[in-house]
Amino acid sequence: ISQAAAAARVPPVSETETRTIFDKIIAKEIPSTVVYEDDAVLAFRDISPQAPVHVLVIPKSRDGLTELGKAGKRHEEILGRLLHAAKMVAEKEGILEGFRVVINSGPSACQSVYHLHLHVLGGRQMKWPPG
Ligand code: D5M
Repeated sequence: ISQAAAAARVPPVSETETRTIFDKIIAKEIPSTVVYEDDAVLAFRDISPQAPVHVLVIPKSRDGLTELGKAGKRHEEILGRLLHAAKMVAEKEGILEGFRVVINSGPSACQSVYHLHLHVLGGRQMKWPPG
């Protein structure tokens, strides 16, 4: 392949530096159990489930969305698609009767992976307030 083509395959430095475990899941470099997928969104089972159903919904392209607190106007569409995907997951998992969607944004919310993700939780009675 040409040099230009080879260069085009290398992601920008900033993206490489901030690569998270979810980028590896998107690239299928590490395994995950996919529950729902479309062109923009991937949903897979959480490795440490906090409920009988615990699925993470992520944008395939992070595009600066490390956390919800960093969202801008340009992210409006993907944010809507993520919420809709959460509903699709709930439907597929048979928990439409009652489920919870959680986004941890930032250190005080105990966010651990800095690639925006929605937690879809269900299959048991949820409590309020959350911890
Ligand atoms: O949630 C980050 C979530 O990501 C946490 O619930 C564990 C989950 N996680 C971490 N690594 C994996 C892999 N490899 N597969 C599936 N799930 C994973 P936060 O909101 O950032 O605290």
